[in-house]
Amino acid sequence: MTNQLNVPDIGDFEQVEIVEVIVKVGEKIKKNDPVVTLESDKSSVEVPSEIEGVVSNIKVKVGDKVSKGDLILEVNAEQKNDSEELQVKKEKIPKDTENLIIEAEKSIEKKETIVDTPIKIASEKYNLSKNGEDIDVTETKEWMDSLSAVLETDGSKRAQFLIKQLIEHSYKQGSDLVLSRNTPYINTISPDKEAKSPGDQNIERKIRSLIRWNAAAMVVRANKKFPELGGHIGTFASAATLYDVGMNHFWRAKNNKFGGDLIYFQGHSAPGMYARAFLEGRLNEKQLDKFRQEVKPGGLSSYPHPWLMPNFWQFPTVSMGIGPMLAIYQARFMKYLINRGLIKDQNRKVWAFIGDGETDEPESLGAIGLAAREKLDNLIFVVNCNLQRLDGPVRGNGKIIQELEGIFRGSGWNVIKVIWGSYWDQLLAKDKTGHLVKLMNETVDGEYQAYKARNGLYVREKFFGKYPETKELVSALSDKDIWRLNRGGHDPHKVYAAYDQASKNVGSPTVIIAKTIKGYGMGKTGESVNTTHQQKKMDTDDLMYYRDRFDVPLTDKQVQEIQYFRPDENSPEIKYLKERRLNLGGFIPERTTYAKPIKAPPKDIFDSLKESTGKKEMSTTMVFVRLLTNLLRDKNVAPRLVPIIPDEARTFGMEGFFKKIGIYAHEGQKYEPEDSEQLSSYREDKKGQVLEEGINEAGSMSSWIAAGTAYSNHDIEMIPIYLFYSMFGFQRTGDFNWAAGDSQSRGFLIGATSGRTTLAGEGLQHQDGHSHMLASTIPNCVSYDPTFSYELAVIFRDGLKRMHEKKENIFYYITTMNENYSHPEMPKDKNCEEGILKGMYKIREFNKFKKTKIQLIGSGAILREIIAGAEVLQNEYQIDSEVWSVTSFNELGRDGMETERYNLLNPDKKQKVSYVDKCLGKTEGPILAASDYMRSHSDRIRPYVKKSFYSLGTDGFGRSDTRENLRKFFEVDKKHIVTYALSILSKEQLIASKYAQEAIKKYNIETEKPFPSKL
Ligand SMILES: Cc1ncc(C[n+]2csc(CCOP(=O)(O)OP(=O)(O)O)c2C)c(N)n1
Ligand SMILES: [Mg+2]
Repeated sequence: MTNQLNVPDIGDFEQVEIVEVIVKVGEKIKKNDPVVTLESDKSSVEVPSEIEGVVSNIKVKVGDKVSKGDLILEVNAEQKNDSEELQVKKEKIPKDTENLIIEAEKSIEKKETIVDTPIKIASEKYNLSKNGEDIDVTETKEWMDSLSAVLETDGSKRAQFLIKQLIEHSYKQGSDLVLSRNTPYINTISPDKEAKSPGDQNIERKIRSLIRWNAAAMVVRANKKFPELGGHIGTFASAATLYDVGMNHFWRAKNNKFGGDLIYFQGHSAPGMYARAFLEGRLNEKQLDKFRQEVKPGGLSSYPHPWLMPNFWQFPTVSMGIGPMLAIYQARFMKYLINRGLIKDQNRKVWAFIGDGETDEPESLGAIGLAAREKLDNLIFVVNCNLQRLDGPVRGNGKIIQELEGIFRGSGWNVIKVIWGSYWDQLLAKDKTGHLVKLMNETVDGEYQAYKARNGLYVREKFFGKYPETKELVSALSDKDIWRLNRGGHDPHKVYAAYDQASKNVGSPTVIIAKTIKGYGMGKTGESVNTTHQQKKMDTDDLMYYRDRFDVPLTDKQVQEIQYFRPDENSPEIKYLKERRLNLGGFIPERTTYAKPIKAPPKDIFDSLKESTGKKEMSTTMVFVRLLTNLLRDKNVAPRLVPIIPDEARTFGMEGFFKKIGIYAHEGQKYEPEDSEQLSSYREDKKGQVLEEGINEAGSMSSWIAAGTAYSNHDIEMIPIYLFYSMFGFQRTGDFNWAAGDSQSRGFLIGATSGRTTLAGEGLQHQDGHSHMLASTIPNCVSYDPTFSYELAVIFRDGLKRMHEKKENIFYYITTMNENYSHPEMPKDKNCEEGILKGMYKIREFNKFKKTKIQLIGSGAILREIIAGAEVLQNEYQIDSEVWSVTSFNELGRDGMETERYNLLNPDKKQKVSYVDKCLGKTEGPILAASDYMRSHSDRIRPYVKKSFYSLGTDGFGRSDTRENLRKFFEVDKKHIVTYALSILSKEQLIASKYAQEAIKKYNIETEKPFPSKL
């Protein structure tokens, strides 16, 4: 039987060109195998087969234009055994469906439904209820008693159900919704529900004390030696228990059986991690003494920086806000890898430690909605609420814990508040009148901070003294007892219980909001005072106090010398500490990678991109999409590609990927998309490959980093490719890009629709003339601005090879444009490929007149203007030229800089020649450079060419207009290039000045126009 395959619904397009016929006559094809590639003027998409069998006839060829319904090919279908098919169908139909339904219906009890009969709400009787006062205690008690009865007999779920019903009922009847963002200012987990730690509390306290001591000693010693080094003691002092409980009981390290939990440590708490590693025997005293002294190898970095300590730190966090966001996307990416079947589900967790002040950063909270939406129960935030940031209180007049609770609860997180330590349990149990909780609710953070900067008597008077009931509650306690009433974040029991519950929570992310004291234990100069954060020195008295407070076994003399303390290797403390970590699989933090490289695809996969496109015009963005389509056919590479798009797939012509490889959606697709019949249908899938991030560049960048570091965090090499409007790349997400470099992310950033004059109509905010300059600031970012498809193919393939096969810790920034033009065949010159990669190669030579010559060099969009200008110079002015395609001013600049440095430092040795000098040094005539970027971009190479050098660029704000007008405005069009060239040649006294004057007239060049950056 012969079946026909027609062109499916391709959306709004008619007469679309066939650019590739993928199958041959005689080939066996299966459903969904791609058969041809169609390309409109914006996007290219493969047509998958809807039929199976052997291709008998192909009705189309490359270059044909087709529309919906046109015949593509015919297939001889393999005959299926009819009875087999029938059997399959039969099996699908349950035998006694009818009976089953009848029986099921019978078994359903007739339920009584509650009907909301409208009622008339009474007008407010007293305004007393507005102040939260009780106007009818008896009535309140009746309601409370009813609820108590439900709690006692049916449990909390039923009670919650009833409360929800009541709220909804009240709302439907016209009353306002009860505002319930917050729970009272007490711990979420009641004492009877606390999981008990199996640890030896005594020994854990001792270990913790030693870590505290060594962390502080490390900072104080460094600053005694070199006061300029700085450092922080107060942050870790407040968080020591939060970290220790995790280290002793929860965080499982990576080893050959388990992928490891991933912990984002708060940047300023780094000294605590070094101090623990010291006790663990992973760092020695000499290394601790190198805290913040990293110029010589072996120093310890100020904060977590994988670039500086690549075997230790995993995640850069110190730029506040990026840690929390990166952690969310890390957890999401972990689920992505699991759902796509690329890693096993081992119930691994991502923990992120965040300062309460850090939550001011929009990035800290900006993505928490995503975490809840994606049900990231592998994610746990711990917000260390020491109530202070750098200058003073975080929310002096309010309560940061309550504020955060409301925000996280509202977003759908599981919230665990750890406010009060165990010493409070009894007091709270005795608080029958509720006055203690009322007091806790009323007191603001400024007061809470002040209490801990004073003493027990002050707390008795100012806090408990507020109500007779609370004063009475502590009447039997001494001031010392009152002072001992601890905060939840310093109580290992409470912290353990919270971590235990968080680890077991299913279906939502968890935030643990822990109350602590900044500078805990630092005494008068550093505890809970506004200046704690900057404290990097402690005088001898403070150190003595610190030692006594935590029972560190050091003599006075040892304290004066600020000695470190590490107990004997066989001491119970060291044994315990090591055993705990052994049980949890190894040490944390530790950065390793066992990922296998990905073999770069064979060259022929890109060969079609090295051919001329003939008359066909296309943009480099389209070329890139075609390149990706080809890559998806490579077995090694395809599953590892992670296309990341912030709601711009259609802008870049990538919508074809939706159906082909699917959009990742953890719940699959619960609806039939409106365009389900179309070739580019919006297909969401649990195994989907595309990360469609929505309008969220910071999130996209976070995903890109998670994927780009999967080789270390998940031992699997992934190839993230993030496409964005080039203006919304480095400029928008610069700090994440910097963190990507620090993290040693590998992958591609594609700045699409780039250039200040190439993206014509979008105006000032969209037109990028500086992203390459920003890219150049990141040392391990390799950037290119190619013009032609073969350049892009060569660069991309080399990137794949360098990063993913050879595992170089670099990442690529490549700009692509949306200007359509035809692309020439790759020059046959054997040095062309090397030149493309090094940054420049000669693309054309005009040599007819052999009188006067100029070197014209340009990149990206403006190279074509230069070539056109060279033609005019030749044809109309008899001026020869050599035209160079500069694929990367940045790479040329780096090479020049390095060469110059070597030569200056080695005056006695044979001087090296920079690549740019190799290319241009022996050429004839001055140099004119131009790009669609600011002049200083091409000026990067100016110091390394020993000839007269002039540059044109797009300095100034962008604006909307036609491409032609924009290039004229910024003076980078063909006419300006010709005019400037003539003027340069006259300035160099190679031709008479009249030619330039003539050109100025002929082309109506506005010589009096202000410099474009002033307009
Ligand atoms: C983006 C950014 N802005 C500013 C800083 C400077 N800075 C370092 S720590 C800090 C205060 C931190 O307070 P908090 O988050 O409450 O942490 P704590 O030390 O109290 O635990 C500030 C402003 C920074 N590291 N990153
Ligand atoms: Mg803080």
